Amino acid sequence: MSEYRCEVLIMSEHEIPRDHPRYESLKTREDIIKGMHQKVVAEAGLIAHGRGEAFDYILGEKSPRFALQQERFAIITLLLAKHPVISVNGNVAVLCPREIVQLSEILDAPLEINLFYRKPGRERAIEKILKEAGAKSVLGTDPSMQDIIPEISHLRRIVDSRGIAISDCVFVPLEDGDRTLALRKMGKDVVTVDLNPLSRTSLASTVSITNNIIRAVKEMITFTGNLKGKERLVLLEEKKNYDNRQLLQIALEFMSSRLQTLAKEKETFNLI
Ligand code: PTJ
Repeated sequence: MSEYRCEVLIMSEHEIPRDHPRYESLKTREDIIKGMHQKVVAEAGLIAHGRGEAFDYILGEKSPRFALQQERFAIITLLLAKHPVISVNGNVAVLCPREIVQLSEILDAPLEINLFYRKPGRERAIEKILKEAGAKSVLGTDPSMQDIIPEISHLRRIVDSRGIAISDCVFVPLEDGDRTLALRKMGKDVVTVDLNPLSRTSLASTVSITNNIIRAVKEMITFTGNLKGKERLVLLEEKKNYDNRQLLQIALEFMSSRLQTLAKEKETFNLI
């Protein structure tokens, strides 16, 4: 059997060879595909993931300094909130289930499943993943607790009366712009993770993190550990210095200058 045919056979069985130079990325992609077959991830979640991969390539698949600054301010904002809530969708549940549960615990912020593409069985499938990852309770699955955000016209308007409905700060990673804008109009702070610094979500959020959620949530856990014991006044003072627009500008400048540097370097084109 030729080497090429052998590789195609292995890949078609969804087993990524360990020594593949893009192992981590391919493995994550397979997790997302598996998640779609299990109803956890929406079909559109595959497209969203591909867009994220492209932006992460431009970042160099590492967390730049500006992203760490964004993450620090995100945690300050969540720590200062009275009722912080973490909104979970299909992609987030597959990409970082244990980490999002851990973040929820240390921030004392409940997890709420809130989906753009509502389909029978999806919420339960996501709840199962979160519970298996250690979540003791998950909001957003009990129809008797439903509340409505009137500012939103689609099904994402349905929220939990114990969670997003009464929250003053919502962490909504990989979100759509309309809901972010609606939450802001309701006077809530919105923290997001979105690899696209130009998405409507990034532009509308209080704190936008331009990073891969897989790295971002791990780093946010570390920041929570460092910041949790600090006086409220100290956090408030630090928050005053935050300028979301300025950090998004830095993110765009980073991306464009990285592309220009790569275009000039000989090594970029020396794969073979
Ligand atoms: O599970 P549901 O039904 O709630 O649907 C979830 C998706 C993601 C399909 C839905 O919210 C959606 O359509 O989102 P958008 O409008 O495609 O936006 C997703 C954003 O997340 C895009 O700007 C992507 O670049 C970004 N993104 C994708 N993967 C990652 C990411 N950002 C950070 N880390 C990633 N791994």
